[in-house]
Amino acid sequence: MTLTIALSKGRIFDETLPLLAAAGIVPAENPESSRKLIIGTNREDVQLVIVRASDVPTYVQYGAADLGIAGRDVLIEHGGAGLYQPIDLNIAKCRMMVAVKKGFDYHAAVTQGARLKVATKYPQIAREHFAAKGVHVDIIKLYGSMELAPLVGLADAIVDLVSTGGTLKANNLEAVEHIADISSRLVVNQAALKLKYDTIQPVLDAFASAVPA
Ligand code: PRT
Ligand code: MG
Repeated sequence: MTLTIALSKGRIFDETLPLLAAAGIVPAENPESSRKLIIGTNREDVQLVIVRASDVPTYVQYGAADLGIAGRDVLIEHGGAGLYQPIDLNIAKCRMMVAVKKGFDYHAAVTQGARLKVATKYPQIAREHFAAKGVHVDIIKLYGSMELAPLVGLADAIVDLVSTGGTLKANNLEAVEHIADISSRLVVNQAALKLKYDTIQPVLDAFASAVPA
């Protein structure tokens, strides 16, 4: 039985290579330079499918991939239906933050009960965060470059991922609230785990013991 693993290019792929190696899996090609979306490995029974980061849970949910690696941000937005999430891989770490244009008095706006315009790629996370605080918000869904929204008056605040803080700084924004620490998790299709247990369990064990500190 073939084992299919869904991965995204970029930061998650780079940090996943050592974990795959620990499970004895070496990709036959580099997805950054190859245009192929299905990539073989040194193991005849293991293949990788290369998808958008936010599509990983969907491929695994429907069983088009048996395993996948996705950020907690993506998993919260997806909702996690049909997914078993056994291992926090401690990779692609960052923080989900609220940020505003420098000089915007966020705490005053929030305590005055003003209605806040919030631009984000993560409407679910943003909605939950502000609901828990009792802050009224209008969520504006964007697909990228959230940092631009407060600069051009589209929003008062953004909810976005921050790692070095360089992007906020370069755009005259500042983080004003921490929402969650984010890392990537291994996700498994629940039915596949039963049907392909003998193939999947050793991969889970290898990943678990190779998780970076
Ligand atoms: O890029 P694409 O639109 O295809 O998809 P994606 O952005 O969802 O994928 P990718 O590969 O960029 O991110 C995959 C996963 O990496 C995310 O789901 C997160 O779990 C995780 N991750 C870790 C990050 C970051 N760090 C990160 N810094 N994802 C995005 N960023 C972005 C952030 O949105 C902001 O624009 O980087 C910018 C901030 O970085 P700093 O270093 O300037 O603070
Ligand atoms: Mg990106």
